[in-house]
Amino acid sequence: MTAQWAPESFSAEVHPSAPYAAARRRELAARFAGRTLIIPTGNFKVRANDTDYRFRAGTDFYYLTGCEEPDAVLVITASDDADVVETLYIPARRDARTHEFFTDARYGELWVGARRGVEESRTFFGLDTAPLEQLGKDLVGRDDTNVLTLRTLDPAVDSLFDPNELDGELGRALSEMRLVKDSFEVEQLRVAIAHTVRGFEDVVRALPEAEGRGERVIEGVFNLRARVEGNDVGYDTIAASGAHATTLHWVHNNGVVRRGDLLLLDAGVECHNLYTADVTRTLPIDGRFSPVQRRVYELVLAAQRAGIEAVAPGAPFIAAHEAAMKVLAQGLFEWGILREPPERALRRDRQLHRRYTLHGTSHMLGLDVHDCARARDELYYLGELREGYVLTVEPGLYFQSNDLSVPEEYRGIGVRIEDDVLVTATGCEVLSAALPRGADEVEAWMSALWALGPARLGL
Ligand SMILES: [Mn+2]
Repeated sequence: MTAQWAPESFSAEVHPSAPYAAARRRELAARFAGRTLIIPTGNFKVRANDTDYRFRAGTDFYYLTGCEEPDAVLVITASDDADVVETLYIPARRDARTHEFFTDARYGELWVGARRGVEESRTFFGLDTAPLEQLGKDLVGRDDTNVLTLRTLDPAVDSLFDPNELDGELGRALSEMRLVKDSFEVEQLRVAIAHTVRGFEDVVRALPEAEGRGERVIEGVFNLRARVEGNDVGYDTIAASGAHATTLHWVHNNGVVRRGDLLLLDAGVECHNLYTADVTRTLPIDGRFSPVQRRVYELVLAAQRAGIEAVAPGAPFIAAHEAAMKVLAQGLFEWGILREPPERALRRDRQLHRRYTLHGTSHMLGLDVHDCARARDELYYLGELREGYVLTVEPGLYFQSNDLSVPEEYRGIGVRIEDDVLVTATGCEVLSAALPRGADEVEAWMSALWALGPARLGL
């Protein structure tokens, strides 16, 4: 069985992120001089029986390697004298010269296709490699107190060393390093956003088709673009028509799509290098905002513009949220929905506007849609923005169908507008500016897309 197979060619290709990943590993090593750092990517997750979910690399591991191989482990030994040893432990190939080629449905290449393995990975990732089986042996004798493990990703790796009280520092440092995007990362985010813009255009062109067939058409059309242009969606697509828009994480997407309603579409393509966009538009399904829809839309847009204006290097992270909430609270007060003026309603001990605004305005964006989640508060939520940060600005207003505190005409309307913003040296750049935001611009954009005829998906 394992004989008489033609030799395979060896690719000399190098991963486009290799030089950036090398610089990141050096920075991480410099932060942990004298330590051994163990960073696993994680394992397959079982869906049922012998069927797994599609594997997606662990974010921190991927950030440091560019490698998408399941079970792989990066070990960095940062000696005190600045001498750094880095090894990528990677599963060996199960090609036709091995029995697993035929017998192992999870790793055998007959089943899952060719992989790079130990040799080719060395070139592709620009990193020393070793077979995964060697990991335990190579680490024997290391002093527990000097070994930090990125935990909860891989139980086998977690069991190699007793927990170290400093383990948490490793994940924190990686989240904090990832706050500032390097030029490769910004470029990848631009790619993910460009694909996302096309996905939104696809959805608009497919809206007539979705009417009568439901939100799944919208999800399916967007996700097709995500799979064709990128790796996948970066998170489950929220295709919320009508009152579903007031449910923040509406991912059932099993509702009907009706003329006269709004569609809230919160969706992002994850590009091939795993950076994701995170964009929301709220669109009139028949192409025209009704007067009350437009009133709500324009208040949210004014809040978003105020939020984006507050994004600049040195500005507090929370400034965009505070600016947006001030606009929303003022508008709600003028409409008689908030009974007290913004200065009082927004007080920390009141926060009455939150019944309608529901969530924070910004989060970091990158390899994860909610990126850098383990950064310390003083560097993130309570910190200041710095050049190279990428964050969302996404205020919303949500009037539940059964909310008797709002006039009836508002009930069942949910509007969110979300863009992805890069902090520059002097201010900020809206990376998703190609997608129209003004109510008139949205209507004109939809009608221009419909003039092109039914979606052919441009494939
Ligand atoms: Mn978001």
